[in-house]
Amino acid sequence: MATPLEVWVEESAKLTKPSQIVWCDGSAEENERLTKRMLGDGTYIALNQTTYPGCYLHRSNPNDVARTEGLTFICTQEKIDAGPTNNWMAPADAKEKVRPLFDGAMKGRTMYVVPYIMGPAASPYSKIGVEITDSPYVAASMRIMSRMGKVALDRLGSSDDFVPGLHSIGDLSPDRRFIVHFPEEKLIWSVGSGYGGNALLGKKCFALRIASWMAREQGWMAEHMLILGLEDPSGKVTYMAAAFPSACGKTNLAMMVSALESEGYRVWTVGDDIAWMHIAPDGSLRAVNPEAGFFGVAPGTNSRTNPNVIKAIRHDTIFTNTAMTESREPWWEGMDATPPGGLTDWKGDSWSSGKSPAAHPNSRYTVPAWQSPSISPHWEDPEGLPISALIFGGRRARLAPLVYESHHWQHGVFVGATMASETTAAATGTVGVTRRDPMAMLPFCGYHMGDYFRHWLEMGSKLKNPPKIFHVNWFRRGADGTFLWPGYGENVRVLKWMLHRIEGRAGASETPIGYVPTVSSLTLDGLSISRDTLGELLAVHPSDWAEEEVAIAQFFENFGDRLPHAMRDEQKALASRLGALTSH
Ligand code: GTP
Ligand code: SPV
Ligand code: MN
Repeated sequence: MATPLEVWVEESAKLTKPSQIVWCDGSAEENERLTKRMLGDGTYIALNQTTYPGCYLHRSNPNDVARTEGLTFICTQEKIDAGPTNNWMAPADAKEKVRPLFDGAMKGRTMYVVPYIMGPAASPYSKIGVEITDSPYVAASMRIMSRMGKVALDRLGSSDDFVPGLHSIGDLSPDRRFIVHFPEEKLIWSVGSGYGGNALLGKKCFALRIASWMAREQGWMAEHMLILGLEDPSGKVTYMAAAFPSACGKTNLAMMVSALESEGYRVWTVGDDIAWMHIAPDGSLRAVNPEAGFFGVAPGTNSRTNPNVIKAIRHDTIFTNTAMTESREPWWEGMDATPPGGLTDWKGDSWSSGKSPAAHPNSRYTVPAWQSPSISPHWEDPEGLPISALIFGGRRARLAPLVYESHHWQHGVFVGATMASETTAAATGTVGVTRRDPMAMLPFCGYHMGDYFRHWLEMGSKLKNPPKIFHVNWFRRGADGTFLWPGYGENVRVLKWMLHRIEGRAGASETPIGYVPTVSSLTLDGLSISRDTLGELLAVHPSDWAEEEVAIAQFFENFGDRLPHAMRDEQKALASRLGALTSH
């Protein structure tokens, strides 16, 4: 008898009419075949195989360079279940609209069946997905980003317990591009894009949108969070998870080379984008990284900002939409101070300075996680790692201090629910506009965000020692517009303060928004930063926060009666703390 997977593959083939079907096994030989094929048809451009062995450049269609949030839908029976922050279509309408775009879409193309595991192969928390795609680039990327091939098929057996994702690049026309999710039946359809989160369906579509729905049903959490371990001088490692919106510093924080390494503080990478977190029998919160690779932002990466990435991407890495030097090495803005001569830009044209950037601002590298020198020896622990701190953050040119600590779990949930950040090139649309992005999940929560806040509150009440919740802002700017904080490896100073707060041995001043470090509680040795700058970085201006509180109250209106009372209570408590201050 045919297995549920075989049945679905056959149905999909009937619809999309490929010329052949290839079941991916994830082997090195298969990867060689895919590579050869892509070099032959121009999907891959060979980089310098002496200095970058096994590395290739892929140029996506210039109209297809980032996630398209406006074309991304959550299709629930009831509109209200998708909530006010998601685009919605009724499941039947969505299928009627999108099915014709799949009809014959793979004519003359190969259909790849890509089975994969999200999570360590041996973890009870891992889940299986199968992506059907007509893009060899997607198949090759999924091999890096997940445990792909035989390992997944072996685990699946003849079970129907997998999330199917049907993907075709279609004709790449934005008019015929849809990324639709059916959380009630755990199904994903994506057509018309070959890029990143739109096309690698294990990542944002499954591991966040569908998984967040499963997580609420099953009592766990699927979050847009990095996971890192901070080692202290005694060798003890404390794990933290952090949610920053797209292109706001997750990969860089997770992979940093600590500025306090000589003091004995170093950072181990567990994950850089997604965390699946469960309550362990002992009441602790345990996180696994469902992914197996990093799909990281290239621009800004150099041997000072992120030496671990620079080492990791010297072999067996796919580069997407970066520029290329005369010697066929990848290049991007922020790699060297001055661009070398003879650059080819991300579209394949010869580049001259003054024009637009040589690398696309959302150009990326796709690299196996184990290639990073910072990878934690525990990154594949099946039971996950115990989380002691959750961190929210974003790009706020003004307002938010470098770091503050919430009063307790419920207040921390409020801090996450109301976070905001300036938009980036990771999604199409205007860059630099401040928008609310609760828990960095605005584009990724597969259900009503009011219910999502409630789920967070409930998880807190089930945890024995809920992690402390912090908020950080590496992006505060001075009057001259420049960043006040050096960021990157220096961010370990903030992590160290958090660790000492967890251990009850760092000082803080209480402000209306939470606890902010005293200057003396921060380790600043070896950092040249003026007292004034530090003052600005840590400042909490009550009048600015009073404006923010009004904006938060308005934002909460969107969620109607699905907003938990606790969130209103926290907003009012903030108002009264601010009022007590400003009326003095
Ligand atoms: P996604 O992969 O889109 O989810 O992004 P991400 O959150 O992992 O962001 P990433 O670490 O790739 O950083 C995005 C951009 O922010 C890059 O250009 C970085 O160089 C820059 N960046 C990261 N950390 C810092 C920091 O501490 N300070 C400053 N000024 N820039 C940073
Ligand atoms: C993000 O935008 O948060 C990313 C890149 O990590 S993508 O995979 O395209 O979603
Ligand atoms: Mn991301």
